[in-house]
Amino acid sequence: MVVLGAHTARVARATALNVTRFDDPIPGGCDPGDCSLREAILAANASAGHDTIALPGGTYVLAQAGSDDTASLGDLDITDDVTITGAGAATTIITTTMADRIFHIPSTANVSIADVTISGGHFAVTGDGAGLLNNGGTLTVTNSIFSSNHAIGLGGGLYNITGTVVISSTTFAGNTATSVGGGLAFDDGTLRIIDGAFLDNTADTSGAGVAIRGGTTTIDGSTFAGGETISGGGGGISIASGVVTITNSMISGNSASSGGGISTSGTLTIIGSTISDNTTISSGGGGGYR
Ligand SMILES: [Ca+2]
Ligand SMILES: [Ca+2]
Repeated sequence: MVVLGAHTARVARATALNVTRFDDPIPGGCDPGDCSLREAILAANASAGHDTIALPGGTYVLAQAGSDDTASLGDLDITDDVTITGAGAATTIITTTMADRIFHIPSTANVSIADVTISGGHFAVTGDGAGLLNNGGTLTVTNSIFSSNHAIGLGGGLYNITGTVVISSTTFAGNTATSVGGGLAFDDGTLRIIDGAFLDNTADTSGAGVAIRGGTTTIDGSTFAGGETISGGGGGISIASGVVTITNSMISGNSASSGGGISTSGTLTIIGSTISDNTTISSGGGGGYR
């Protein structure tokens, strides 16, 4: 006779959650063969430890209107460590029919998002971070796109209040903010942008591509083009405060009221980069910065 399992240990392991539907019904469990993106997020939040969520190619449309920070209604609140991976930004698209943002990290979770497009987040009244709002998390975004997200406030694509944000091989295109940071607004913490592209974003005030208001930022191998502010500085990048280092990047073809390419009152170091063909409406230098 063979006795099995006498010393079987309980091992905590990541749950692999597979999303299988593109719509957003009233959430139940993330069941095999019947799991929405919202149900997967709820399951990952509820299960202790890091989990993974796989999104096949397709367009995921959020529709459960309401407001909470538990992901049952409205934006997708991520409250525990998770990795969300699509099939590629060209085919895995996350959008919404609601007047709300797409993702919200209201905690210190460690979140990785890869190979998706986050598009169409918008608000009916004041709201920041239409694509994604991070408040304390450690966020890594890789091989993804933020497009056509519209904040009535700060950070059309992404707004970081505090936390660590790493943007890698990711494009921000056609996002808008009525305040600062059409593509991305960053207040405090650590920001790294590697091989990023900020294209045709708009801010009513400053920082059409990226608006930096504190913390430590490094930008490498990135492109800022076609950004446009209405009344403020920095068609490419605005730096109100903080320490910023830009290397091997191109800031070209942006326009602003002042500082067509870059507007700074922070601490800025630029190495091996091209700043060209930027225009200004009132003052501060089209090509350069002030
Ligand atoms: Ca979890
Ligand atoms: Ca929320």
